[in-house]
Amino acid sequence: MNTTNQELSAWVTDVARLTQPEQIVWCDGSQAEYDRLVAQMLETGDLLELNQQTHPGCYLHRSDPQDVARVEHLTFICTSEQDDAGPNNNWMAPSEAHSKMDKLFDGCMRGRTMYVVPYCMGPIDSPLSRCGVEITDSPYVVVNMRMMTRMGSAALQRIERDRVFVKGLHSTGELDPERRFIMHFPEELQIQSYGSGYGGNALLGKKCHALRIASYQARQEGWLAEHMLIVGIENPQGEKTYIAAAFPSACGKTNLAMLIPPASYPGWKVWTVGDDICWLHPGDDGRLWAINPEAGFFGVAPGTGASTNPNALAMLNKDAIFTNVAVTADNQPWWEGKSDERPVKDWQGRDYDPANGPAAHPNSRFTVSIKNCPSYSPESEAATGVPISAIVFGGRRESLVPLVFEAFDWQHGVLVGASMASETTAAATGATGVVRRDPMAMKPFCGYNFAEYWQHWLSFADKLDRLPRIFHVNWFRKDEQGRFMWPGFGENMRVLEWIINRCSGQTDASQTAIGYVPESNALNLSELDIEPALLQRLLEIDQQNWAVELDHIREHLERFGARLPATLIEQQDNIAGKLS
Ligand code: GTP
Ligand code: SPV
Ligand code: MN
Repeated sequence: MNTTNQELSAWVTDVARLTQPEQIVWCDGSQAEYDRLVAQMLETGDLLELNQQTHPGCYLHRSDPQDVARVEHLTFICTSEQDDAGPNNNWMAPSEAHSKMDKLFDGCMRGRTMYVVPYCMGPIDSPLSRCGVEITDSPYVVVNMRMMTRMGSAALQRIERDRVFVKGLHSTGELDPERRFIMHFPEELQIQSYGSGYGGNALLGKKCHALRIASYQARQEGWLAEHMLIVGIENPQGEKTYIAAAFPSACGKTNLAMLIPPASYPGWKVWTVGDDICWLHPGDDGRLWAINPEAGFFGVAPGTGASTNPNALAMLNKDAIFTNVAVTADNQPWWEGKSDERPVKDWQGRDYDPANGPAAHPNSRFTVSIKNCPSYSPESEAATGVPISAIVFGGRRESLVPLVFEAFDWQHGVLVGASMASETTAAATGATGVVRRDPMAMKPFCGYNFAEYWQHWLSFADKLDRLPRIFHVNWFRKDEQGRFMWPGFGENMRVLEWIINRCSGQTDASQTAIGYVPESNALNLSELDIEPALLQRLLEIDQQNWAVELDHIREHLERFGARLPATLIEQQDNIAGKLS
């Protein structure tokens, strides 16, 4: 066996006995191994070469058309007690889930290679990082894991030292949606995923480990595992303020994480620490410190263009893997919003015909190392993480929710997070554009009962001396014609500046029933073409419709029953009282 860790070697032996692979490969994470896997996948057609003149080291993967997004209805939290998973999760008894999965995995790797992939979530030497091992029969998963995590020998050494790791077993199986399950056993630190090769279903370090399992561990250990970007904003004086922001899937985290300030912000710079997941720990100094457990991006392709996200476009010219995008006549990757060019092949490899829908799948993605990003922050490697001054919640709401508001205090901020709602997107299967509650952008990712999760969030008021301020933003308001009212993207800098100024006490705000909003002249709008009346609409609080929203929030909270923290009901009562 290739490890001195008994538990790991015994588990690999057990899995091999069950799945019957033709051979077992222990992954070391080296460039040579990566190159070998890429060559092999080019041979099998799992990867297609893109234009190597314009995009050296870039490849295209076309997934099964039935396997293009996370599957929330097939994702389960398997705790001994159903109430521990909570109304926010699908639950299955661990014994039932294990026997179901054992049947699916039985002999499933016959004739295939089983890869053993040790990985570390977070900087390899940080005490805040955690390790796992994914066993998979998908070479596509291996090459993605190499970009998304610190994968290979160094992670294995850490596992042998720490002797703790999360066990993730994955097989693409037959890719039959009827035989697909993503199971989590938080009490056993185990994940089992069968029947999908896609993103969050298959790259087990990401949502399965770094959010669902980690959130469960974080509650026991006094920290937080969150679906948040981490960004450093440097002002012309060279001072950096770090912000963590939770928006649901496909609601703007990657874009905000690598924003380029508009021309009217000379001397300002935005540094990218992370774009999707954030682990938050109380520091010795009484502040909240954040690490990005990931090492790469698995980002949404559509909408990524020269005017919206030039940093992302720049990092996608080399060493990137594209999944389910279209291609142009000269074999460059293409998606809606990238350029005015017309693609020749759609995401399924068919001749492009607009009658078949978008050329790139709406949830098509790129995988690339964070170090490729022009705004990459070297602080991403800091063992201590970065200190967080503000936490920002946000969602896609075409009406009601203002551009920005600030919570009155931490307890109110927890209510703001707990009552978040957003229109569903193509990141998960099912209908899109339907408003649903997505507390802290964690609805699909919290490994335990939300009622206890909110109580855990509230407990940070006692754990920290310097609590981050909490804000809520909405870039997605629409007018009567269905057009976005706020320009978004780089212009979101104007809202970030207001947030930073609130943190340093440099700007006043108007108090409304739902929180503080910017005074009419407090947002820097220089060189921005926006009507004052439009801005006023973006910032106004519609008392009557907010009263209805607060009723819905009450119903949402009450679904969590006896375990719901009383503080949240008090907070809701307080706001509802101001609106009536
Ligand atoms: P996940 O990777 O699924 O967690 O998504 P994400 O939260 O990182 O979202 P991302 O930044 O990839 O953005 C998703 C989509 O929203 C893309 O099509 C973007 O172009 C679009 N988008 C991002 N920011 C803005 C914005 O400020 N305004 C508008 N109108 N669209 C935006
Ligand atoms: C998300 O859906 O929030 C993602 C993509 O970041 S996935 O890795 O598929 O979860
Ligand atoms: Mn995400």
